[in-house]
Amino acid sequence: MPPWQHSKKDDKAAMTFNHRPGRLQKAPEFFLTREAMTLSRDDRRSFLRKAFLAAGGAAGTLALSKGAVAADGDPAILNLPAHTKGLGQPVAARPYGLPSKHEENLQRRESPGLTRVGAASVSFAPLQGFFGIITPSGLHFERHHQGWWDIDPAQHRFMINGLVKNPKVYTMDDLMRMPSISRMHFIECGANTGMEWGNVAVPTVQYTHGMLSCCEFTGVPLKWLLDDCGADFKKGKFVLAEGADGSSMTRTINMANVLDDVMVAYAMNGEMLRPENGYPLRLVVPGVQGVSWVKYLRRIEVGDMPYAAKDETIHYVDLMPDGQHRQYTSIQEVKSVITSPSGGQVLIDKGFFNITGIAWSGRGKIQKVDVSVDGGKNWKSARLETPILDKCLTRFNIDWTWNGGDAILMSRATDSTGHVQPTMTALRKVRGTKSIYHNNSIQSWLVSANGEVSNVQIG
Ligand SMILES: Nc1nc2c(c(=O)[nH]1)N[C@H]1C(S)=C(S)[C@@H](COP(=O)(O)O)O[C@H]1N2
Ligand SMILES: [Mo]
Repeated sequence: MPPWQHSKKDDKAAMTFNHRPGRLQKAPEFFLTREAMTLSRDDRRSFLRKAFLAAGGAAGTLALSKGAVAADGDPAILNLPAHTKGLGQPVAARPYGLPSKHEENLQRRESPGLTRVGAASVSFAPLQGFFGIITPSGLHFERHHQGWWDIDPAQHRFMINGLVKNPKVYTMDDLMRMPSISRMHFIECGANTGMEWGNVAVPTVQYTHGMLSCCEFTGVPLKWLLDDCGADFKKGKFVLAEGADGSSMTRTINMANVLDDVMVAYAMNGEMLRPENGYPLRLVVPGVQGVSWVKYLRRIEVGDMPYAAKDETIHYVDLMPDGQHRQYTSIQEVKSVITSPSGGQVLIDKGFFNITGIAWSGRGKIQKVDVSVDGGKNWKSARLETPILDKCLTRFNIDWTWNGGDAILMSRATDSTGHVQPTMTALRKVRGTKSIYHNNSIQSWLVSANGEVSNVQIG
């Protein structure tokens, strides 16, 4: 029996709706333009309602559910559509495939007003529309400090120097002829959820958590390349990674990470990296904040001290409550978020909903995700879907019957090292409210009696 028919006899909400799972209206930014984002709350609501109706959303859904029970039959079944009667498109009509035109609202998006120019900005991945754990390459979030480039791989060079016996320059061809490994890992910008330190700032999961993606990467372990150059692993405790774009992106990486799992990657999700994500070469530093995953990678230097580069002294430091800055906090700690139901969505029916989300930890595997629907009073363990991998997203699901009243949905992840995702209050006690980076606190979504889901902070 499917889970939505499991509801207890006395669960009126579930019974009312004939054991069909509840319907859900998609989040408003699917219809939002820059203009709409600047409207007042009430104006925005009526704008959204109009946009939603114009897109056939509500009307379409209602027609479908009524049609399904109408006595004279469902026209969607009875009237044969063109695709049943005609000839479809030929093979390779689109030599590189594209998503369905019906899915065109699922896009990475900029947060209007967050940055002044698009070349030094971020686009957020639409987490609310993803399934499983892999981010489609075209929807991977982007963060560029100085714009992106589509670099000619034949002209790209990768150099290793510093504390090595034989400094070397590799071409892409050299690297791609070596033995390779493939690994699935998440990448999260250290600033993900950074707008929420002081108060609720953005409405949807795309903006609260969308500087996060997870892909399969293929490349060469950096350790093999350092061996190839005769690196001095006694004195060499750090490496400096340098990108070829104008941002002078340089980051210090601990040798311990290099010996563990750092990769020099040229492929993502089975094809060459996308230009936005560092084509033709990027560093993959599993578990570590996105900024260290240097794109357009052109150089690794082996050194005996941290380099204190500009992006490690002025940026990517954590302002603590005592006014001091904490430096080199690179690990992305255990974190999770419910992606549906989530902010901006509207629950249309009472009854069964599948609560789904993702969890991850820069320290290892996800061990458990607990979900609360009453603002953290009671918790139940969610089902973790396989595979459950190191420093990789893990998908969770849990059944829920919405009784039509207020509910606060939260998820709390625990990783394989025993670290537990903190509440916002607990994290603020240690970190204060003035940070940008490394906010891994528990996210709360309020489901109001009218079905609207909104971003709230409750302890
Ligand atoms: N060369 C270079 N590497 C870079 C950056 C950059 O601007 N230039 N941005 C960094 C930051 S801050 C992040 S979060 C990640 C983003 O990777 P993505 O654009 O593939 O999502 O790349 C990092 N590597
Ligand atoms: Mo970042």
